Amino acid sequence: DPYEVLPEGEHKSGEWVPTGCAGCTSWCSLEANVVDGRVIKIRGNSRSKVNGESSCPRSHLSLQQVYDPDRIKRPMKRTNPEKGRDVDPEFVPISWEEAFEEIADKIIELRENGESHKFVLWRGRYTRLRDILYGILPEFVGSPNKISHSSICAEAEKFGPYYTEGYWAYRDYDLQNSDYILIWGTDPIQSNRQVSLYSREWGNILEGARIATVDPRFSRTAAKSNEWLPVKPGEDGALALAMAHVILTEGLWHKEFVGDFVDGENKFTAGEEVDEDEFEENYTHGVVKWWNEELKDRTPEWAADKTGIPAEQIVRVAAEFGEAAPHACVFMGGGGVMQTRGGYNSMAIHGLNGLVGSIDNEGGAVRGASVPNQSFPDHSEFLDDISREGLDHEMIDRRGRLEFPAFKDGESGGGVVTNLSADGIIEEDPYEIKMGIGYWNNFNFAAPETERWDEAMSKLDFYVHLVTHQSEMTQYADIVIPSTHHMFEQWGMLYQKGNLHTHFWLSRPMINRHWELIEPEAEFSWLLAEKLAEKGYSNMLDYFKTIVDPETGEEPEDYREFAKYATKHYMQPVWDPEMESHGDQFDGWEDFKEAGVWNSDEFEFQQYWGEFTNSTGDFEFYSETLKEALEEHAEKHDVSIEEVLEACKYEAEGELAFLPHYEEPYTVGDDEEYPLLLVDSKSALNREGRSANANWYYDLKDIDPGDSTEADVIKIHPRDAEELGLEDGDEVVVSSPAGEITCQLNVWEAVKPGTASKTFGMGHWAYGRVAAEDFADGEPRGGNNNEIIPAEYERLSGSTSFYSHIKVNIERA
Ligand code: MGD
Ligand code: MGD
Ligand code: MO
Repeated sequence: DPYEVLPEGEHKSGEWVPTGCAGCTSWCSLEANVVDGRVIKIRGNSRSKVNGESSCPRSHLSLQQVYDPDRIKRPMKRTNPEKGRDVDPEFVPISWEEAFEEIADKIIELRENGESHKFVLWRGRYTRLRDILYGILPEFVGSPNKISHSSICAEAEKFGPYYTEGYWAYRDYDLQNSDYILIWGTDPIQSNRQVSLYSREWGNILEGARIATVDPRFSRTAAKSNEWLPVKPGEDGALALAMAHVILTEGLWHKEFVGDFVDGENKFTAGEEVDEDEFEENYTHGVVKWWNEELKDRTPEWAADKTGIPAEQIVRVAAEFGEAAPHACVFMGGGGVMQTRGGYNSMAIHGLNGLVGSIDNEGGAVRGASVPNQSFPDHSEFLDDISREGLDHEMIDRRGRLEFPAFKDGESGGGVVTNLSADGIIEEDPYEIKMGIGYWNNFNFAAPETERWDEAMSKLDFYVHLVTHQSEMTQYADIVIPSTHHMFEQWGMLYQKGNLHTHFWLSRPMINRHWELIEPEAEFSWLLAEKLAEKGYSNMLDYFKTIVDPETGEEPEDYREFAKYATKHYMQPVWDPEMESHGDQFDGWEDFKEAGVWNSDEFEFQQYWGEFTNSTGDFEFYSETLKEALEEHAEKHDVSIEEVLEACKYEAEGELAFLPHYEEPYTVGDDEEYPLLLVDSKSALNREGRSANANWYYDLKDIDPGDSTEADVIKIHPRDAEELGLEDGDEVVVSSPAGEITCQLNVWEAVKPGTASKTFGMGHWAYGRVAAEDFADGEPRGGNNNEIIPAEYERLSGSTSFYSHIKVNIERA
């Protein structure tokens, strides 16, 4: 069988083989125990300086994923031309030859008709081989439409750090050296990044620091904190601004970082303006403007009213946080910022790190070391005229339009608006899409207001899905490509920061491919390139041949060699002793393969003070960088900045547009009809959406505080249950203006009154016999939160809103 890939080298029985996990964005370096060609156990790779010997509970679910009898086992083709949620696709097995014939023919047809831009590539999770399938392949097709999942993930969380310090990426947090930690809208011992590390270290961290958690939900982390601040959903801005107010009025800002009054006397008094000339800033920009325009009136009493958190608690937490400066750290996740008006919350929350001087500092919020990767050779000279013309079109997610600035890296349209690509297809605006390839994703389940995806995918003429399981999005496919599991069956690599190091791991084929599988990023791309060459269009194959084995200079001869050479090429600076790598050194490829992970040197503190990568080089409380982006975008659309903000559903006017400021939370639906606010969170056992068909996921579901095994649960406070006439254990219908779902009600004291708390993860109507109640009939097991979350956006970053806007009603079923 030409598609079988045997293990690289001999694995003795019981050998631990290094790999890495993309089950969430922690990206841990792991080891798998392989016996007779089968993987039987997972553990942390102790060579990693990030997660080390620790691995989270979810890593073990990968065993149930890889040996799931419901995996897609061979290429398949749809025989039912009708598409829809209740329509059986009537998939039949086909040969690889037929699969690639169909895909290549479709691409050639688009190109010959001058419609190559009517192609879209969607990616979900990935390895760094993504640069081939996602980064390069669409350009050879001749389409600008490379749509990532980033904005249904975490973009708003990067917005605040970018528009204050010029950094658009995840941060690392030096919690081990922190004296006071604010956990904000995240749950690091169960989700976010470095779950394995923090699960191991939390006890030690709690011994060295006080921890306060800001979350409307009593999360696992809240339960292991000194204080819980159950903020009203969407009022995060009010809370952060009031804390900033306290830090300034109490004189607790970090003088070395922020500077001080010229005469040394604190003039920040509630309600009173300060003369800018009286304050001299060091490494920051605009602290007095922030005070005068916004903070002076943001008293704890004002915020108590908005947030539902007592003024005394706000003062106490803010003061203790400030007293710990600069070893005080805000750990910011998506909860307080992936909201329709969350962009400025992101600046305000991250701004607290600025006030206490913990940016880029010991015990604070730092960037982490870079990674010595080597990008693939330039492909632009291999692109023909059809490609170049195709690339010239607007993208289907409408990024950069007036109402979707998606200001990644300061650029109008620099980011992605993932969820809007469904509307792009439905409305044929900017144009019709005729062909799509998606991999490692499931937007019909993972993106809010799922019905739009059902409509869009029904309309899409030709769809190819490269996945392990027959998920909701696969049900709309014309060709299904069975994918390898990233941890055990293919080459791949990812890097992530944590514990003041960045690690970079390698995964490899270590077990037999039991079925006819191929790896989606490199192997699929090569096989498609070969087929296109056979049909007379050889540019992509010609280019791929330039990615040679860095050790021997040999060209790849087949898809397997290509995947391996691409991996070696990308990681060459890590393993090649001749190249500089600011971290672990190896003697060559074989030596590195043994270890399976490279570690950077420890991050150096204060390296960006005075050299932040933004317009002024200082930490901008008053964001000149955002001002420039907004000005450019306004000019492009010939409107004022106020009009831009209004189109983005913000209310700010004047200078507030450039400062972290308060915005009234935006909600959808009528208060009377929908009396509760939904608080969505990730289940502890979610491997993003990919553990859905694992039995252990359901058997252990009560690992989520307040949930029950086997059931999909929504939780409300006893007071609300009484008011709504509901009882613990009731089967209920949860409705919102976007739709309705059915699940089980648990009545639980640890829910903020006025809210309903439900984990994301259950409610599959496809994916396999365990995930769905009845896969054949398309009957869901529980209810998918995204069916009741209205599609709304934090438009300045392009993010989808998952928090604060979702009003619901609950009735007995
Ligand atoms: P969530 O876990 O969704 O995202 O990691 P996080 O950014 O930490 O956390 C959102 C938190 O915000 C929840 O605790 C929720 O209760 C809270 N919240 C909801 N509404 C509000 C609000 O109005 N204000 C505040 N302050 N909080 C609110 C994301 C990261 O997690 C990502 S992007 C991925 S892809 C990974 N996925 C993943 C997973 O699927 N499962 C698990 N267990 N861990 C994961 N880690 C990664
Ligand atoms: P998943 O749903 O995890 O990813 O959403 P998506 O990017 O859509 O992708 C599942 C698909 O991956 C399935 O089709 C499965 O067959 C395939 N798959 C599984 N393992 C592999 C593999 O090893 N290789 C390949 N090729 N395919 C594989 C994720 C997105 O969801 C993210 S990142 C976040 S942070 C959001 N979280 C979230 C939330 O917290 N709440 C709500 N309500 N919605 C959310 N949606 C978002
Ligand atoms: Mo994510």
